[in-house]
Amino acid sequence: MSLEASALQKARVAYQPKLPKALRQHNIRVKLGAPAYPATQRQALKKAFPKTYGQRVAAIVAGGDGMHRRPLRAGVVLSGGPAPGGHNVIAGLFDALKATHTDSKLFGFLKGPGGLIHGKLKELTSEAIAPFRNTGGFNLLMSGRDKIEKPEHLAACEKHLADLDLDGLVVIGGDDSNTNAAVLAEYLRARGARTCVIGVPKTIDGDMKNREIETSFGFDTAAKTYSELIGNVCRDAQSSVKYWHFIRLMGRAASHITLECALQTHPNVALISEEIQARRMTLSQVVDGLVDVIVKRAKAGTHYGIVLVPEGLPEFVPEIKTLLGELSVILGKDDFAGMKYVAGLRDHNERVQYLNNLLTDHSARVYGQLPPDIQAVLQTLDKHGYPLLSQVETERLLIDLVTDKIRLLRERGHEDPKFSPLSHFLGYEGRCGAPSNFDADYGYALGYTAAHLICAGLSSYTVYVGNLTQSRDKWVAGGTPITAIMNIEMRKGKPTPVVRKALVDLNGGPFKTFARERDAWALNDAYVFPGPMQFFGPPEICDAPTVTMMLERP
Ligand code: FBP
Repeated sequence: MSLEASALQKARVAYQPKLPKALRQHNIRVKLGAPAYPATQRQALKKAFPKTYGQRVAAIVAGGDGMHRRPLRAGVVLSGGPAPGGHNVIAGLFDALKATHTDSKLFGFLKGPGGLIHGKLKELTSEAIAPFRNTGGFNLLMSGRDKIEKPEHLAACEKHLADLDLDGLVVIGGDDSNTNAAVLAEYLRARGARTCVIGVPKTIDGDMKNREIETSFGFDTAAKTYSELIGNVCRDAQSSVKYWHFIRLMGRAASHITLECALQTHPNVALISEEIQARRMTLSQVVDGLVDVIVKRAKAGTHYGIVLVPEGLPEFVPEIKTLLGELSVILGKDDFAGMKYVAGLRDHNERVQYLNNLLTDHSARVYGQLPPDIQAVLQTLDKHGYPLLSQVETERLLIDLVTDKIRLLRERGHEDPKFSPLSHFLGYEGRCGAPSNFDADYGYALGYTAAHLICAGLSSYTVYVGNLTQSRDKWVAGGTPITAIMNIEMRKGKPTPVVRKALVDLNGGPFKTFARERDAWALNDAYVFPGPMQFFGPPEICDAPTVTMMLERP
């Protein structure tokens, strides 16, 4: 018996991802179609990306000569939060490069875009990649959130890519990282550098999608992992019959994960940030809605329940969104000088006082009402200038506010439901699990396709693999020009071109299905127990995509 790896680990490493027929054939080539343009702000984007704007959509089709005269040299970087399937993107990229020419080489930059800026890398050989096939995590290369934006960063990247004489660089990341890829591609093209830059859609949050890109890899595994655990908590709630579980789920901005988990498990309440924003609800109204369900269930003799809370919620409650926007400008200005100044102040009270003086009256009032631990978290921004929402314990905040409201009801002689709350955060435990078969196959196909886009000399493209709700053999592959999926947004107080984030569409199939069912789920126990993700067995159990995808692309 080996203690170095579990039996499942060994079996997973040996799994051969199912490569779509479109990529399996020997004779394939990249065919260019119609030019692709962004939905809005075309002039501004054309100005920002004169060399890479308006490129043509690329599709992988049968009919090439299958022979490439020279070995290819490529680099790869993992960017942002880990997502299951990342190692398979690298494996697919490596295998396709080698299939193109056995002397092709792949280099991995370490710890994210910072590795590219500082020239920290290692060669990825067959032996180096082998133990990482079908494994979760990004630990083969590690990741980071550095941004390639300053002129000195771009120049350093150009130098390291030229030193390695790379044909292509593959950036595996979400919307910000694909934005990085577009900026670097434009810079390299303007400088006449030979390296092409290709992005790959990654993020457990599921918000890097659009007409062509059906989903990001990682979403499927993360949602299935969380849903298993939520199902277990539902069972416990029904067994112990005494706790209200408030479960916060990762997803920095969009509520796709919460919605998907709700569709998989049928909780009593699932808050969807995009709806709260659209209805311009205050925090107090959100809390009223929760209390209403708790009271109704208590009247029916049920003193337990499950509430799903999306991590990004605070940003979608209009009054808090305004506060966060103001804090971002104050803390992010002059390259985070504001944040450094605040951190240097003597104590928490002094920091709050300082910020209150700079905030508008309304935001100062909202900030002042938050518990001190949340106030403290909001004094820090990440490298992209966002507040660190993954560290805001929104589920606890909601529990506190619900408890206060119930106390008020009791004092006024109205309702007096039993309310014993427990809080959970399902976040990091969903980001590095072994990829589901879907993510293992999808990641591998994305990497494989990236190699072909490099081979065709394309730059500033995000890989797409589509028809994902069909059987693997029907999947199609190609590339979408990154500028076509961009728009202009305010970042650190400046209008900046960025890849558009996809929020939950309130008119889309997944939300409409949820909205139709939720009243029944609130009062009756309609829990579903998805159980642990399965790797081996019938395809309907092992290979199924998310409910979201099935409802979006039936
Ligand atoms: P990416 O968009 O980079 O994939 O990261 C997503 C995410 O997992 C969010 O869900 C979460 O808010 C954030 O990363 C946490 O970031 P960090 O790893 O820096 O704590």
